[in-house]
Parts: sequence; C-alpha cells; structure tokens
Amino acid sequence: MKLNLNLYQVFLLSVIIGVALLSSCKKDVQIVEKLRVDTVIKRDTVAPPEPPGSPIRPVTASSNPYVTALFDFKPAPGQFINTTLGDSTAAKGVLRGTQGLVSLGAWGGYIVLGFDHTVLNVPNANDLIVFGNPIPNIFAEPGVIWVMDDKNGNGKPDDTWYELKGSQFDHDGYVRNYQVTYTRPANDADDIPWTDNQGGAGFVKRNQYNTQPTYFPGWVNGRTLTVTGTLLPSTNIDDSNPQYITSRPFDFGYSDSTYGGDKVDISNAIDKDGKRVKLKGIDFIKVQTGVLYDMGWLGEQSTEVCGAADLSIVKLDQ
Ligand SMILES: [Ca+2]
Ligand SMILES: [Ca+2]
Ligand SMILES: [Ca+2]
Repeated sequence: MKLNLNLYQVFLLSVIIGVALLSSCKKDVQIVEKLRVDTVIKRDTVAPPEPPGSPIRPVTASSNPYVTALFDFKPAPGQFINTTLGDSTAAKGVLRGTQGLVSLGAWGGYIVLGFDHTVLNVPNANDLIVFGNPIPNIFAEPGVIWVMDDKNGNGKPDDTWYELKGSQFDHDGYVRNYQVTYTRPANDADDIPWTDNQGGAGFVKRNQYNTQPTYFPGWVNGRTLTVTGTLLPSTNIDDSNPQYITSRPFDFGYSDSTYGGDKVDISNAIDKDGKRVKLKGIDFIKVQTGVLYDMGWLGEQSTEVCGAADLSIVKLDQ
C-alpha cells in the first residue's frame, strides 16, 4: 500500500509518536518512582525494632523529687565514722530532703540511694543535684557520682554503675580502677594504715576533736577493707600554711563542691572503658569519696552528703 501523506499528516504523525514516546518515558519514571517508594516503605516496615531499654518509672503527682531509698552505706575509715555523722541513722537522714548530713569517710567510702521514679536524662541539661557541705570556693571534698538504670527492672541497684565524667577526667592524678586496702589497726585508737594498687601507702590519722574508740568502720567484720573506685587528683589542695588549708572545688561534675548543690548531667555517664553511655534515665545514684588526702588538723578528705534530687521536679530555693 502506498503511503500518501501530506505535510499536515506527517506533522500529526510525528506529534502522535512523540507523545507516545513521552508518555511511555513518563510511565517508566512513574514505575521506577513507585518501586522506590515501595522499597523505602518496605525497608522502614521491616527495620528491626530498637532493643528494649530499661523500664521507665514515670513521674506522677506523688513522686518525691528527692531520693527516697537507702540501699547501701559503706563508709571508709574517718574521723566521723562510728559517730552520729557517720552511721546508718545519719545515712537514712539524707532521704526526702536536704536536712541530713552523712560523712562517707576517707577515699572510697560510699552511699547508694534510689528515687521513687526514673530520673529522665533531659537533653543538653543537668538532671541531678547532689547536696554536700562545702565552704564556697575554699573547701570542697569532691565525691565521684555514679548512676545506674534499673535494667532488669527488679527495683534493686544490681545492674551496672556508670561514672559521671567530671572536669578531672584523664587529668594528672585521676585514676580509674583505683583500689585501696585499709587495715584494722593493732590498737583501736591507732591511725589506720592503707596501701593502694599503685604502690602508695599512708594513714587515716586520728585527731583531737573526734575521740570515738576507733576510726575503723564498725560495719567491717574482717581485718581489712578493700575499696575500688575512681581517684580524683589532690592538686586543688593547698596545705602550704598548715593553719589555713584550702581545697578548691573542681570545675564541674563532683559532689560536695558547690554551695547550694552540685548539678550533674546523666549524659556524662561513661562505661568501664571510659566511653560515653546513652541512658534515657536513671533510678539509683552512688556517691563515693574521690580524693585521698590527709588534711592535717582538719582530718582526712571525706565527702559529705546532705541529699540528692531530680532537677526536673525539685523546687530549689535559689
Ligand atoms: Ca541531661
Ligand atoms: Ca536492678
Ligand atoms: Ca565536706
């Protein structure tokens, strides 16, 4: 058959072929686009769920902003140990407010406290406040603050402790996995000798102000007490004038350092290798005396605790 097309028909035919080609391309694009969307949706749908986090105990109208439970009190030797400032009654006194006062004794002594709800880790903000008895800018007795989330949900602090990294992390004199062994003295009224796992040794010395029979903690049954934790530097202590010894606070991150309380951020939690840990919230805290130093007539460096609170619900005076 002879194709007899005039110019108009040729033009029309090209337009039709062109539109057909275009529409087929468009169709291909649409198919590819649909496949892509389907794949994306499919990928999102089959993505593995996040591993279950620790159970969160939400804040309710009756939640107490302060710690409400004392789980453990293991003071190290010290001038207030076995007195009303360093016994289990004093330890219970720091619950539900800031009116209490308990001494943790020399380096490594600690207290474990719990909240009646999970203290959430607020992004880019401090979450906890720990109260001590420092004298502003001249007398701090820094305590290392540890936190724990109740991973197994049994209400007990039997999970993993994470140190809250403070300003002295990795500075000279900062030692993780530091260990001290205090030995019960031959006579109750003697100074208490210690050795550490770095080759160091010294004494927790008696003074004339505190005359209880012994500074060796009554809760220890054996001959020795071995404690593990993080040692903070004693570089901020100035005892060049023995009559006027000062201990300046570190920049941030430790208790018994700031008048009015030390605010800390759960985001500074680190694991045993010093790596950051992401915690949605915490249920327990541990405060542990961080500096090992004999302050002359002032006695040993010993962190004191007056209370601890959840910053998101506590009402502070200041
Ligand atoms: Ca935070
Ligand atoms: Ca637990
Ligand atoms: Ca103190």
